[in-house]
Amino acid sequence: MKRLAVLTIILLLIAGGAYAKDYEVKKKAGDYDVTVKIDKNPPVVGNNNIGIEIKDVSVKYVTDAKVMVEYSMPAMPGMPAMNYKTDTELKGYEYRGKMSLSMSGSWNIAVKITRGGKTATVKFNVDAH
Ligand SMILES: [Cu+2]
Repeated sequence: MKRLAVLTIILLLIAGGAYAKDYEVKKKAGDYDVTVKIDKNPPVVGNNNIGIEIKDVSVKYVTDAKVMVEYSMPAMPGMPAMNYKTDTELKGYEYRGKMSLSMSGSWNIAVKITRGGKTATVKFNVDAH
């Protein structure tokens, strides 16, 4: 019985690890529910793939938006402010792009969703390692 409990815990840990792999942020932006996933958790110095899913008020996936990702680090001693942006490409229901984070530390990320002449923005912070 005890052995079974231990085995169950190990299996749960493995399953949990597999599902909690991506770095994930869920936020509202205007009328949209936005889920942002980064394939490195924590995000790393170097290339990180970012995926964005957007649902509208009727809980349908939005596939006709233009989605841009801006990522920046404010100036710090010995380093000027760094600002980058990248386009995304729609694959299925997910807008995909690549962020190249050039140094470790805190990055500001802004996902800009433009549709019908309006732009909604999701902002969050990641700590790159
Ligand atoms: Cu820096």
